[in-house]
Amino acid sequence: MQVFLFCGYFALMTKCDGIDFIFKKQTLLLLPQKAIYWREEKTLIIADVHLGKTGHFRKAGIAIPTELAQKDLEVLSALINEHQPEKIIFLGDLFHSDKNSDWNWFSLWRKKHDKINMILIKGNHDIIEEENFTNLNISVQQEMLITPFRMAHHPLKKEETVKENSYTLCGHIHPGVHLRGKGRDTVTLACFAFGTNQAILPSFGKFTGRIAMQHQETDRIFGILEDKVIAF
Ligand SMILES: [Mn+2]
Repeated sequence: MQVFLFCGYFALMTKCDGIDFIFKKQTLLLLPQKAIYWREEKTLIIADVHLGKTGHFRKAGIAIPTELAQKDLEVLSALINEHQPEKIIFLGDLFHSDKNSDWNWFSLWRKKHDKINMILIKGNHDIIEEENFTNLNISVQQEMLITPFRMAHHPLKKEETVKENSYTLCGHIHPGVHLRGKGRDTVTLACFAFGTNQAILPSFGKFTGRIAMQHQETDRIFGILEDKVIAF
């Protein structure tokens, strides 16, 4: 417990630059911590934290260090400290599976930030009983409209028409952009992918994979290279 708070204190001191992306007449600060800070709404938007995933693997006998889950919470605390959001919207897959020891860290973290309005848009991995979240004063929704954006976990399917005249912000995919250097050098960076009708956020969690996305030429792609966001 003390160790956790101590580490959190150090995390509060780190600062990272992002890119202010003016979009739909709103200012979205795209952060290298793989989050969006929507300035007008004072809202942090975060997809695919997958807390508890480490505990899930540990239960299966795979030695994943416990610090990983706490690291994600430290980064969240640092973001809160820097941007002072009134609201945090988690775009699904906040907690990876059944309750395990990581849930206790999450509960403590939530209580530390009890002034902030927190909303979970339910993802396919969020199988924990909803009342666990509501007991922590986190409301659970299927989707949410805050004009001009619609918050969702799953991306729109191609054939789906635009919903409620809004632009969707979502997760689930864990998008990456593939860079090819000379020779056989390749690297996949996590990215924000802004398409015509929707933007897909990078996965926030440190213990998550990413897949290279097929994207249209019209898409705006922002890759994340360590502490920088790069517009492509
Ligand atoms: Mn998902």
